[in-house]
Amino acid sequence: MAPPLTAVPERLLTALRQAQRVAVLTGAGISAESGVPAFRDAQTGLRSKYDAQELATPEAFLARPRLVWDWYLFRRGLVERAAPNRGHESLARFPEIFADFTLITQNVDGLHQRAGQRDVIELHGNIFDTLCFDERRLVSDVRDDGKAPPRCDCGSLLRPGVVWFGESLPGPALSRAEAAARGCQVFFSIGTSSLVHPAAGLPLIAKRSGALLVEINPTTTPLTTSADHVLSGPAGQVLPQLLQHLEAFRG
Ligand code: BV8
Repeated sequence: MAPPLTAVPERLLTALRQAQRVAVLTGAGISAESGVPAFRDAQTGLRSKYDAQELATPEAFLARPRLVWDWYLFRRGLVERAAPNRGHESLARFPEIFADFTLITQNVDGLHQRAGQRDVIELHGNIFDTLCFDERRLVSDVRDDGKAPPRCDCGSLLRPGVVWFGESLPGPALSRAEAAARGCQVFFSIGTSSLVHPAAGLPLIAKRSGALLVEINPTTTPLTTSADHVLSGPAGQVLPQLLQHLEAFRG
């Protein structure tokens, strides 16, 4: 029995009927229903000792390279065993509905791409990418000799291709995301605690630029009071229902 349709305010549906330019920012919450623990819960087994925010830094990696490398191997395994959920799949249909659609994610799990979303802006990189720590270039042929972490041919340590705290986001990705926030008519913030910057600033850039701001999250966040509409609930339920509304009036 499908849950009742999420009540979507008529004012929001009217705006979506007329919108051409729509942007979405997702966070760890959209992968929760795929069984991928949110960032802060991802250090299962390490939870008692370390805080994710402390591990996800270059300093932590240089101090404890094996610990941090193994943590990312552990998380890669979690994601490999996960599948995109109906929230990811619904968003992958949005480009068919809106002429100019932009998907921006803070997530590093690649689940949007596995759900068929094209042109995903990954603000924080991708957990399956591996970089040379010193050269910062992508390394594809990783020879893991069991001594974690493996080394680059140049002798430097290899690291996961994600953006750590204290590191700048990829310039092109951030510029494209900021341009989409400035130019859109409706901006969705989905499954994010709105705590990590500069990603957390994007919804406010959109609002200041005149966009309608919609938050989808089962709990409140620092963004909630700024949102024009809040659809309280899990993305895996709310998004398929929103899509149903959108497809109904788009015929
Ligand atoms: C930088 C990759 C320049 C690694 C990550 C301005 C103000 C304050 C601080 C700063 C600022 N500017 C910069 C900072 C410092 C810092 C920062 O933001 N600190 C905060 C925490 C205080 N930012 C940085 O360092 C950034 N770099 O700005 O460079 C610079 C350089 C030097 C000094 C200063 C500035 C880099 C940030 C990127 C860090 N890397 N990830 C990895 O994954 O291992 S961030 C990491 O945490 C995740 O990628 C994710 O983005 C973030 C967690 O956030 P969420 O995605 O929101 O997930 P969370 O678990 O928090 O929340 C889940 C939400 O989902 C909840 O709200 C929950 O209710 C909801 N939910 C649950 N279930 C569902 C659901 N929603 C829908 N459906 C469901 N079913």
